[in-house]
Amino acid sequence: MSLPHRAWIGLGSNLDDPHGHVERALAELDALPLTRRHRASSRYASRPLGPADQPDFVNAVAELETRLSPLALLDQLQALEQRHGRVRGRRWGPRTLDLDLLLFDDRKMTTPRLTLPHAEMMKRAFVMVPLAELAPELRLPDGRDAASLAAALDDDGLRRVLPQAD
Ligand code: HH2
Repeated sequence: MSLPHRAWIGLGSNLDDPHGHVERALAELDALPLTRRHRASSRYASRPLGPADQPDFVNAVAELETRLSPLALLDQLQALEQRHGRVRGRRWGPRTLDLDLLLFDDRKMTTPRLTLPHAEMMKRAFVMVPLAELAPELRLPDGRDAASLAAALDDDGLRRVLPQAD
């Protein structure tokens, strides 16, 4: 099966066994329709961006190949979040599973449901460091590569917690 598009997904969890949620979600991404998970980064522990009265996050980035459109892939990611018991609570509050569609080929779009590239990704070490681990030379739309963007960010206590699994 030839899968024409390449998508990058940010995974995050800080509730109810975050490692378990991230590991299961990585397997489930590989089982999405018309989609294959190509690679996953190491897992990282990171401090919450928002309110500090919540546990640290486990974060990772995965690379997918897909035949889905960006919005069809977003539907699948949101359904997967729901299956992990995700309840949308306060902004930047704790969550069982967050799946962010970061990049889809070199597509740019701004719609109420989806902005590509993800609007905040370049500021977030917990996204850029795992992305740069997988694809240091990947060019972001501003022309810089993932490795330089990651190196320029304050790592804010980000630490690798497991060796790269695949
Ligand atoms: N995710 C969000 C907020 N803080 N902190 C860390 N360390 N890791 C995360 O994955 C993380 C975080 C959620 O951000 P966003 O998806 O922009 O927010 P929301 O889903 O509430 O709109």
